[in-house]
Amino acid sequence: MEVGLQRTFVGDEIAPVRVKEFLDEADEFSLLMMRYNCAIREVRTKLEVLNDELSVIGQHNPIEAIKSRVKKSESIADKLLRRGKPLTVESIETNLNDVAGVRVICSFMDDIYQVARMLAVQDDITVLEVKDYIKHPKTNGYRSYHMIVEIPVFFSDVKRSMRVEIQIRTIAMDFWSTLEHQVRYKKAIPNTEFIVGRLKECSDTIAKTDREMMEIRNYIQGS
Ligand code: 0O2
Repeated sequence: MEVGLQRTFVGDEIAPVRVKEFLDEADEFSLLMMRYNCAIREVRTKLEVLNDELSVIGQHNPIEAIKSRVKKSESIADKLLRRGKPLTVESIETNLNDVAGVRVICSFMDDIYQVARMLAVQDDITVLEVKDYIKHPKTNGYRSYHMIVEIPVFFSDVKRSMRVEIQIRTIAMDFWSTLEHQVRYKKAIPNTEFIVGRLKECSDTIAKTDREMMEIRNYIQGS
């Protein structure tokens, strides 16, 4: 059934069968969002464990910060509609990879690949897709390393494989994409072309700075 605002009226009464379907679908939606939240928690724990271990064995902490979110229902609906997919709970799980999102912010560019490798080798994680927007930046200048992973989550009576999108990027890339996101999603911005051009220049500067910071760190560490 389409989640939605179609209500069937019989005289002044809402037809009970439609109400029941609607409420069932709403319950299913809440359950699914709870499951995505649990999957996020599993991924966050894995990242925190890796970071703690690396700091104890004497390396620097590769992870500066971890942010996470479950996609808002409005954004879920927008994305499904944009892709011509049905607005159903089943369709969310089938068609969207980024309902559960974890963003990992690293200091240095090589930390990104180290974190990605350390996650990918864990035997309960299945990597479904990788998009390396650092080696292949988008034309607007977007840089980030994306992984779609599947992770098992154990509930009271069932084990579910949940998909999570993990975005890994440097502090500078994160700073850039947060500002650029506002340009993409804000409806009317005057001088958009000019802003887009300046953002692209900033992205190139950031990429150069990220590379130089890594070289300076290597120089300091004598490697
Ligand atoms: P929001 O609001 O951040 O959630 P897929 O998910 O693989 O089926 P998609 O969505 O094309 O297909 O994948 P892609 O390109 O990996 O983008 C997923 C997410 O990456 C986006 O989610 C953004 O969070 C981020 N992203 C991708 N391109 C850009 C960009 O050019 N600028 C910024 N700032 N972020 C970007 P959403 O749903 O688009 O947005």
